[in-house]
Amino acid sequence: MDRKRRRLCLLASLLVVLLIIILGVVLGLTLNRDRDPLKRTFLDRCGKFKEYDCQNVWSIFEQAYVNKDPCNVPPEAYHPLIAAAPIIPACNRMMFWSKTKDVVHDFTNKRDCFITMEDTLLGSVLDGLRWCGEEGSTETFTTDCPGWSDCVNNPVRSFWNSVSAAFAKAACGQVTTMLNGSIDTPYSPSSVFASIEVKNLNSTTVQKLNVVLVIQKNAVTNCTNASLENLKKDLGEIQYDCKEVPESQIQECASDPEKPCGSCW
Ligand code: N1C
Repeated sequence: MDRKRRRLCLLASLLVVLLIIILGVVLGLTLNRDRDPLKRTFLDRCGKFKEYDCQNVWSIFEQAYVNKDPCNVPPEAYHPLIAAAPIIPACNRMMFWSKTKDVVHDFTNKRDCFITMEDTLLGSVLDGLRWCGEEGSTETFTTDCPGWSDCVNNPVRSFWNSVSAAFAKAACGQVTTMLNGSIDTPYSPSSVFASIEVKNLNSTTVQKLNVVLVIQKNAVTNCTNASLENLKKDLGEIQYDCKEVPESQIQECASDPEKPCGSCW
């Protein structure tokens, strides 16, 4: 009788241990699944770039902002990342933009005419994402991070400033930019394009900047816009050209693979 009870007791404790293990595994899996959504997206998108060790690129990226005050991450923090995944120049094919993201990417996704920042490894893995760290923590956060203008040296703003400067420095030959003809100031001094990219174009390698001013039905401006005069000045030795191009013409060219890139506008 006593032995039977002991055996039952043993069985019961075994069952309890088993239950605890199962519960632990299930809980661990569910809690872990979305612990690091940024890392998952980063590695997922990075997979397309076969020549890189994505885990290594991720760990170099993390070091720029993890365990740091999210208002104290300067653009230089991303220099090791840019060194690990450098921007390869594509002369005459580099495309910049400001306030025209959708038109530009609709075009570049359909036609192999231009390379934007988002076609490079660094531009593509972090496009549209938010991230930050916290002093005293090894975690990456994707919510409650400082916004673009909350503080200047925030991880996202510093990232785009840093990689956009590298993208512009790599430019050569004729470069193109799509600007928005439906706003009063298509060349805005506070934009990344004006404040970082134009300043980093090298006049010994870049010969000319071609502005494509995207015109919609509600266009408010044209190539005589005052802000474009500032752009011309900021270019110094680099030549300048501006064309007003209807958005519909860009879309038609995007959908017509027969049309040579050079005759889209
Ligand atoms: O401030 P912007 O435009 O002038 O920046 C665009 C300019 C492009 O030429 C790109 O090469 O700077 C580069 N760039 C990006 O590639 C990029 N991808 C996503 C700058 N910013 C980028 N983002 C996000 O868009 C970023 O978070 C920032 O807030 C916006 C800037 O867009 P904008 O004002 O239209």
